[in-house]
Amino acid sequence: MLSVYNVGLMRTLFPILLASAAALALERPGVEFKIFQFPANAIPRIDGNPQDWQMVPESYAIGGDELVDTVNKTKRDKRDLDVKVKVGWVEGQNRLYFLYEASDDYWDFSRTDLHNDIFEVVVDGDLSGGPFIKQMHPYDKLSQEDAHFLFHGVHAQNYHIFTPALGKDWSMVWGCQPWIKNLPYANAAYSYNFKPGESGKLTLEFWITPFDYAGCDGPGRAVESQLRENKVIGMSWSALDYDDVNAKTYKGFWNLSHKTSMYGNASDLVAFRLMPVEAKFRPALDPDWSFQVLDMNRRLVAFQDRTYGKVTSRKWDFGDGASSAEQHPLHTFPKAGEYVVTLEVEGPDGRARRTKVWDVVMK
Ligand SMILES: [Ca+2]
Ligand SMILES: [Ca+2]
Ligand SMILES: [Ca+2]
Repeated sequence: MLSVYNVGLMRTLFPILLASAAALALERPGVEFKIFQFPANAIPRIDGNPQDWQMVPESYAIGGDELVDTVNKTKRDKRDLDVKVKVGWVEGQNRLYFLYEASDDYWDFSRTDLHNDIFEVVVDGDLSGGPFIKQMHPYDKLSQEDAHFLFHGVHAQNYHIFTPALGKDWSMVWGCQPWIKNLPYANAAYSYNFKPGESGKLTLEFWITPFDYAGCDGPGRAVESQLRENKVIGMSWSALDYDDVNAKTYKGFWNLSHKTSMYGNASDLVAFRLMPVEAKFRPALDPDWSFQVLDMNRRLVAFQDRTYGKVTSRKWDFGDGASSAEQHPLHTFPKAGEYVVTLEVEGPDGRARRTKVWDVVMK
């Protein structure tokens, strides 16, 4: 409980707290983009065909009007470059799916080096924030080589995706973990019918796995970012538009974060939310549950109702003759055995049940 003194202190401190919170905000405060949740029976197939994405509402599409050329400050011209991006995820997988559709007046992709039209994606799956490239390492006496292997891309990752990739890997992972661009951590496919120097439309479909920790020593010690409904992650992208094979560098740096340094500082990314499945893609009443054994010696189990939809009444059948009408019951099983447990729910949208056969086993 707050004392009068503390309330007064809070009033004094509150503006300061607010100010520091603002300083810690992601780039584009107040903006939050949506990541579409694909139902498990409609996971996109990575083949360069955008058909799987037709189910994604346009409210999820992020177009060229959201991008700013933060390097060269050129004015937006749809004929020069126009892009549309949709991002998706699937509950139970730690993957981010992307559909990148772009029209360019000059596709620059004949060279072997970094000079290539690029879709640069930066992701911070656990919102750790802060710098993550060797050039921004906070200790200036560390060599750039040490900073690379200790630090670069470890807590947030940067993919330079070649659009398209001709005779080279689909992306350059800017960091010490190139293994994250291969299966089972990523996959990509393109479709286009232009040659280097021509104009046209490119479709790129891919997925990546964001990591809380992705070290130089490979996947053994790596930690995938856990994706779950309503979680917010940090992300940005930039379309690097190279329009002349002989030019020194790109012509435009079309950035979703409106701060160039998003390429190396995760605090300059933008908020993205992992959305629930749209109502039309799931039953109105969808029962589910989970359980946790609290004490095997006493055969004490905690059950958790995870039903989606409106429920007016429920009945648990524990498979041992006992039942419960509680939402999240605790139950003690009488003896060792394999149990068939059912949760039956009822609401304005009907009645449905979910059984798990022999998931609950007591000894
Ligand atoms: Ca262009
Ligand atoms: Ca992170
Ligand atoms: Ca180009």
